[in-house]
Amino acid sequence: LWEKYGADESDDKESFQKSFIRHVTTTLARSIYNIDNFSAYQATAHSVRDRLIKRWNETQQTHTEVDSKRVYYLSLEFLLGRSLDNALLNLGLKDNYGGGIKELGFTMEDVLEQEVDAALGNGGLGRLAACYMDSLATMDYPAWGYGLRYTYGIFQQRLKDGYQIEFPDYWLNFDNPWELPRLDVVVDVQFCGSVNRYTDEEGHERYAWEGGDTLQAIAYDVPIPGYGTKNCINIRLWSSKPKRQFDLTRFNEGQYEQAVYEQMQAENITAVLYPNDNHMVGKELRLKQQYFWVAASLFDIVRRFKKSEKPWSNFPLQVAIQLNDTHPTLAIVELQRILVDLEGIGWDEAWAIVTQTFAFTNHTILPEAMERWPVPMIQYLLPRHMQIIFDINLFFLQKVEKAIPNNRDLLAKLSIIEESTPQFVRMAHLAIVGSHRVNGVAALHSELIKQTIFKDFIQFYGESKFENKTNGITPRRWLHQANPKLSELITETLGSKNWLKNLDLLKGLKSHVNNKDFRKRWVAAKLSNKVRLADYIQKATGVTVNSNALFDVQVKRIHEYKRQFMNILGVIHRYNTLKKMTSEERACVVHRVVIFGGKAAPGYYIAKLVIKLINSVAEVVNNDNSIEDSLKVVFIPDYNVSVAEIIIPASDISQHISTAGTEASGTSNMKFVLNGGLILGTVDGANIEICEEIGDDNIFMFGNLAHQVDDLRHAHR
Ligand code: 26V
Repeated sequence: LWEKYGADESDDKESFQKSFIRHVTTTLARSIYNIDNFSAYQATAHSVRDRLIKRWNETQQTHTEVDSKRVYYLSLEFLLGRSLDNALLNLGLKDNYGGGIKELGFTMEDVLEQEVDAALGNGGLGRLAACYMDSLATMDYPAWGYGLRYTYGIFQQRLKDGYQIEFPDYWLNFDNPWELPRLDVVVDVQFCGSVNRYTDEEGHERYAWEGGDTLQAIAYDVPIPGYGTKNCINIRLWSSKPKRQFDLTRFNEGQYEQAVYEQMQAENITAVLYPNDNHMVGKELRLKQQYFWVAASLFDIVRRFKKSEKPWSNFPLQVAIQLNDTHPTLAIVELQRILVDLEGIGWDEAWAIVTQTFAFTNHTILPEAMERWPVPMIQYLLPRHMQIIFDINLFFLQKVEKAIPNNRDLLAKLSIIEESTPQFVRMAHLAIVGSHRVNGVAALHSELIKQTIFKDFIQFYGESKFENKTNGITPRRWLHQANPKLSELITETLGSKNWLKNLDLLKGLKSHVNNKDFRKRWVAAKLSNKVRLADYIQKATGVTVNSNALFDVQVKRIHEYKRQFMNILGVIHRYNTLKKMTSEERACVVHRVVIFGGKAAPGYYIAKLVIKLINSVAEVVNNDNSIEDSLKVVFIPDYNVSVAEIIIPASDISQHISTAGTEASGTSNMKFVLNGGLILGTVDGANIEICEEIGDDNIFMFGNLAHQVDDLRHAHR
């Protein structure tokens, strides 16, 4: 039918130009003779969107027909960045579209620049989710992501007098061509109310959760195209809406404010992403976000399963749900509730289904990041869930008691409930008990969780439940897209683009390292990336830097454990040393540009002070003519995915210098290495495995080992 009636969506230049002009005149309702770069972006995006939707539809139809097991990635954060360039490359449209847009009087660079980042995440955890979606699509998995469609993403960072100030990221200000509103996919989500016990027709004791408030979750689908495949998967983001229609009676009675207030309360739930990274804040709204998202997603997953009319025992054969940190842990409780309360399945049978379905990824061992929610808060918002959590805990502790009798201390340590006043629910404990696998995100981290935060669980479960899955990144965005010159050189040298789907093939470059022409082009690619970054620095900070200097980069969220403070102290030392040198001595020193970037959580006082310190040091160093060009310091504001795409390919050395044992993995370390940068790092997270892969000629490791840190901390008190 598409062949006969559908629009022409071929991939050639002329078809693109036709669809471009059609979108300018109809979708944007503008005259083709009077459009700016932004309209050109919108028309291009809509043209790509049409092609994406077609692939997306075909993929979903195929997955429905085949009905194979699906993998669901539940993540409160998806740090996607821009979509247009990525879609053009993954769909293989870049060249034809680039040529087509040029003939229409635009440049692809200008057009790509118009897009605002989708920044629905804080840092590593959210970007990991985005990279995994790209890889799942590329490897042809029938995968889904589930998240929230925040109205405001991570705040925009600006600098005033060297201090960070935050601005709201109202990213949906203009239309978003990368989402498909599914106004027909609506799920009711209940809060508060009460639990009533009753006896069903078969004489079984049952529980009903009744009353309270009901909100609606509306689905917005974000297509994720794989590279070099037709597979195009989906991230379903939920947006909250009030269920009731605008209260006209109240409105007519003059209670306008009250009527609008309810509307606003409901919409509040998905209004804003919490801007903390590695730090838990016990805000009720955050818990509401978590349940709202979990309830809508599980309803959707269960509805899809039920369509195939398979028995419930098949659920774990059809459904794998991966929990991205403890944020979606209530999904465990919600599935148990659906099975027991709504489907009438016995507790034990239901629990077996639940535990075979879920797996849990831990992303940090920092105690301040561990999620704990007050029991009274859960009791109020989710009374039935609180009962179920107590029951899960009771049955779990009974099993522990049976396996390891008379050990009250162990029971207290393993308990899902923390016996303080008030009591708290330990979400990590609930996630472990409700999952069949638990993983850390790098080899060291996966060992450390067994020795520290989850140590007591090993006594009961043994080691086999805990495993390692070292993080990864997508080479499509972080090399092919961000560093086209190097990507082209690699493809030419290896003779094919297969490395983009199988990174092991990069080993083939080894035999070319002494080839003069290869080396020349490698260096030329790096230099052009540095020129691009120097231009950006000039634009963003007003500081002029020399592209021939060594670029020394530390870009990541600002946090004490990441030790930007130590780096800037090092810079001060370097400056003082340069000041003491004669100009002849200075002439022998490699010129260096030290580049910082990263956001501090708005309430994190010390982190914000570190930003101010970096800017104050930059002010002194950059205005001191006596050291000439030998040292420059810049803080690039508003570090985000798009800025990372400019910075990372331009780095000579990047710093990953967390206190050993604190950075679970790190993922930017992998991106820098992939772009031929050297690493200065501590023996922490994925640095260790990267070192094994690239060899210690390409990485400078220093500092204490994780097991020494605790002793040192105590010794120096
Ligand atoms: C996130 C949030 C978000 C806002 C509200 C409170 C809260 C509390 C805890 C967390 C967990 C953050 C954990 C995290 O981001 N870990 C990072 O995960 C990366 C991907 O695995 C890893 O590379 C980083 O080393 C690790 O710090």
